[in-house]
Order: sequence, then structure tokens, then C-alpha cells
Amino acid sequence: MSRGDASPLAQADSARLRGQLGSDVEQHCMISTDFDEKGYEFVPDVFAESESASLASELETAATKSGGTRTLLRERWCRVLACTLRDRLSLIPSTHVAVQCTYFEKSAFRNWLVPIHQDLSIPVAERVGDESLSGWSEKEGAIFVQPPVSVLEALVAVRVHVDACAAEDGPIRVVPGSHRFGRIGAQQAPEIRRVRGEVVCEATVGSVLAMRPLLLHSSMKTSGASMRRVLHFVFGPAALPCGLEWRDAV
Ligand SMILES: O=C(O)CCC(=O)C(=O)O
Repeated sequence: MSRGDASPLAQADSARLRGQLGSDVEQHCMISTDFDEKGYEFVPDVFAESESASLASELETAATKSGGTRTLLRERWCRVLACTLRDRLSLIPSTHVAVQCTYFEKSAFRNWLVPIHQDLSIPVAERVGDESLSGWSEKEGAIFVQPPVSVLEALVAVRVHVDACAAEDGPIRVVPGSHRFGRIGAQQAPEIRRVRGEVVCEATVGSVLAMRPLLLHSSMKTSGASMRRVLHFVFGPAALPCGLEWRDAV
């Protein structure tokens, strides 16, 4: 679905990306309506093979050059990609801005697991005094805070799969519908998973997993052969409450 109301930057950048990467990328993805109910949606073939190959080569240099995994939105190619995602995925509100992109690479050489959790922190420009804010922290030179739940509920995370991710490659596992419980305590999370079950999100090259950051999720170590490269974007409303401002907004 093409968007007439995307920002001029988004339109210009998407056009540039299409120009760079060929005409086979004109497809626009229709998103089913149960995203809000389940809290996640798998969208195949968002990127053509040639585009995924271009992304892989950007990552070879950019991931090292940026010196960190959370700073990619400061790279031009990554901002272009964020605009392209907003253009192609109708579940990202057209007025939302990209606020973060984290690079995850999981392989036999860089192996890790993540216990069940929700993503509760957002990157902001500076600290402000407001008692509805908590959990201030700093990572890779950026300030993070836990905003009110209403902010977290509005966010859309988009995981771009640069490689295929099979069950043995340490895919993310999500607990359907768990984003509807607001903030979940560490003790409640395993119980909610036991009751609701979990879905293993295998993925193909060029596919996208969209999810609400409040969705309970986890992942195991890999025992497979994939590099399992994922670009994890977060999109949010342009304006924040409590005097907060985004660190980056694309
Ligand atoms: O990519 C993964 O395996 C886990 C990522 C994750 O837990 C997160 O983004 O919060």
C-alpha cells in the first residue's frame, strides 16, 4: 500500500533506495488486522534478495564503524531503510518516526540468549524531572528511560531479517497477546507464558517481524549455521509527553 502522506524525506529516500536497488522492490505489503490482538505480525518478502544483499554489505562496514549496536540510526543508509519500512508497512503509522535501530548478530562465534522480558526503555535526548518516568540509564552514550505505559503501547518494533532464521538459529519467541497486560513483573512473566504459550518466530531472508515492544519475548542461543543478522527498528509517535524528546527521530 503506497502512502500519499509520507514525509517528503521518506518519499525522497524511498525513491532513492528504489533507484539504487532496482525496480523489483515496488511491492508494498498489506498487513493483516490482528497485529493489535496478537502483538506481532510476520511479513514475508518485504525486501528483495538484491536488497538484502545490499544490507548485508552495509552491515559489514557500518556495524564495526559505528562502534556499537544501538547507534545505526545515525548512519545514512539506516535512515533511508527506516523511511522505506514506513513506506512499505502499513502497520507503521505514517506519522510515526524511527527512534532506534539495534543490530543483532547471533552465530556460533557471537552466541547469546535473552530471558523472557518486555522492552520498556526508550532513547531520549536528555534527562527530565517527572515522577512518571523511571529506570534512567545510559548505554553507548545514549540516555534511556522507562516512559509511561501509554507511550510503550504506541510503539511498533520492526525486525528486518538479513539472514534466514530457522528454529535452531536462536529465533525470537513471543507470547501472543501479552502486550495487552501493560508492564509485567519478572515473576508473572513465566506464568503468563505458561498459560498463553509461545510462538517461535522463524524467518526468511528479507522478511520482517513487526511486534509491540510490550510483547513478552525471549530467545535461545543458536546451534545452527546462520549469522542471524537482524536490524531491530523502533518507531514511535513524533511527540513525547513529560517534556521528553527523542534522541533521534527519522
Ligand atoms: O534478537 C534476539 O534474539 C533478542 C532481541 C531482544 O530480546 C530484544 O530486542 O529485546
